[in-house]
Amino acid sequence: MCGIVGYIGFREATPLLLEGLRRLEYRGYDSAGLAVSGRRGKPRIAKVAGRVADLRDAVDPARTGGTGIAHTRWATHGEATDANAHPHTDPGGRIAVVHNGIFENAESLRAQLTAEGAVFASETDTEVLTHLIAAALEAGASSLEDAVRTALRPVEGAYGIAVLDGQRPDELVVARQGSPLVLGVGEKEMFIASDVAALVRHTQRAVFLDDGELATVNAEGYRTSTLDARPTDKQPVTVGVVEEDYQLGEFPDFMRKEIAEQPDAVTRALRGRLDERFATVRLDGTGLDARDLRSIRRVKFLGCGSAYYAGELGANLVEELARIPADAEPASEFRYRNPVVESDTLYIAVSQSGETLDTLAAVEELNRKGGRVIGAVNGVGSAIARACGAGLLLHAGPEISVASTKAVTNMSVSFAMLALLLGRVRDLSTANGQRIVTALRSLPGQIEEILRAEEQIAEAARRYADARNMFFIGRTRCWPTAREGAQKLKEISYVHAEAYHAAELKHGPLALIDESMPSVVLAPDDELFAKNISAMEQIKARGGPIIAVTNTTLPHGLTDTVIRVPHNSPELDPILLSVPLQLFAYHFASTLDRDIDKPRNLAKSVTVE
Ligand code: HGA
Repeated sequence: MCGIVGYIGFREATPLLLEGLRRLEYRGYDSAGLAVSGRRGKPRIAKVAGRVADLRDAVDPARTGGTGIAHTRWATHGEATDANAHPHTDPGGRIAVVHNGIFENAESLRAQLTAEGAVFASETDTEVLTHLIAAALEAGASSLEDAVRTALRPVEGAYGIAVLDGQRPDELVVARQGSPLVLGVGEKEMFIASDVAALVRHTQRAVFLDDGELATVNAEGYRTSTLDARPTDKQPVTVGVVEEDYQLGEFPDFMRKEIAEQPDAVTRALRGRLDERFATVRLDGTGLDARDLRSIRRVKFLGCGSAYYAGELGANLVEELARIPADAEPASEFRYRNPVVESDTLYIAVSQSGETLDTLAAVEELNRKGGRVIGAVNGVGSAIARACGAGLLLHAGPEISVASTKAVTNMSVSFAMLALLLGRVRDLSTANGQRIVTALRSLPGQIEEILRAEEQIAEAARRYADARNMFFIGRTRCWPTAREGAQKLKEISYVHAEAYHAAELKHGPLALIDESMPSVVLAPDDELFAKNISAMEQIKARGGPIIAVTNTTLPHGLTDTVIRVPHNSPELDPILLSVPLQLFAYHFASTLDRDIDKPRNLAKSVTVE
């Protein structure tokens, strides 16, 4: 959340900053702003409540300067107004700051500064830092770096910050505590960003800052140190993603593009991992050998939002294939409830970006208590990947749409592989192992088949797009899929959608069923098929429209709409059933003319609490 961009070098900063912001806009789109080095020792600021396009219109094209910082905001403190947009400056207008995160003690710092006579121009937590930096400079700090260090000392909370001093525009200072920051190393120019998406057009060489790290950056390079001034030796790594990965190509938006990319994404997740000979998989990145795998007595998935639902699906697979007790819990709850951490439990921290603050905090809690935790992340070099030290890389490729599709699918596929691996070092038979390997191998082609039926799913979505409430019904294996289907619809269409276990309907929610309340029912051909039919009968008897998603034939006349998917295996069918739900939500939201990639009130990569 919140995108930070910075540039220092021989080129004009403004166009580079605007272009970088456009790349990061998925991280926040309440407001946008930039500061570039100007004359008379003061950075020149432009900021607006609105999108990056609005900022572009507001920026004076004659604005010149080779150093600048910029920001796209997802508000936590204060509404989305021009005044609250970043960058923020000190009262003298010398220091400009952009910030991703939350200063938790901002209120008390603000009260203290106000008592000393400070006047604030915004309601943000960020602005206190500008006052503190300016005060440190006035008190004789030897450099901007020194002043930032001093200013950060009393600050509590999470941040990625970039600071520009109008009097010293030959350098920028950045610091990280909890929110991502990466430096891009160019030839006589340096870039700063909260995500490599903003860098890859210019350089493949990146330096990922660690928590508690600060860097002074000039056109020639960078110098890193800890917040308490101990030098750190950070070398650039090669990023490995390219500009094209962030382009829409023929697609109208990123969600549609990422849905279409799933066959390739799943192929990448499976590549080199399926082991036909022993009817298992190889997951080298987990760092777990056969003995470690056998010693695991419980598996717990931790994630937020869709990553949590994918964890629920993973837990079902682990119990079913490996017969190890498994469950999933929101990372945001786990971190605060003083969890019992057992040495024979394998914890799996699930996060697309690898930067989700709550999940990262859960990992830190586990590390502190000596728990065994691996990451399941898409973001290479991300904070969770580094904090875990081992894990399952999702290989989904960059995901830009706020509503996750291909990353969630690859989470499920990765957990199926992990469950198979855990099963095969225990009692899962070779024949069953082989069956699951074959089922995994079939997934990309079967997802393609579903995508080819898009028009039929779109037509169903259009038919129900005037509904204001919907149920997503599933049970046991399909329960997480139902939750994820409801989540997708809520996120991008703003229509209320709720998941329910089929058998639970009669214990309350049936009271809500009438002709204005459609239900999407997941009814795969498994041992609960007949029970799902009964649930549909009960909905139909009360006049509720039914959209069934199934891989088999349903009784004639039972449902209003049927969406058919190929048959894979009872265990992995829920993964396939989730794909039409993505398309359903997508076309539902398109019919309502929603801003699909940038749903209101949300942003991707949730780096605040
Ligand atoms: N607290 C700051 C920055 C918010 C943020 O990082 N969101 O992801 C603000 O409200 O402006």
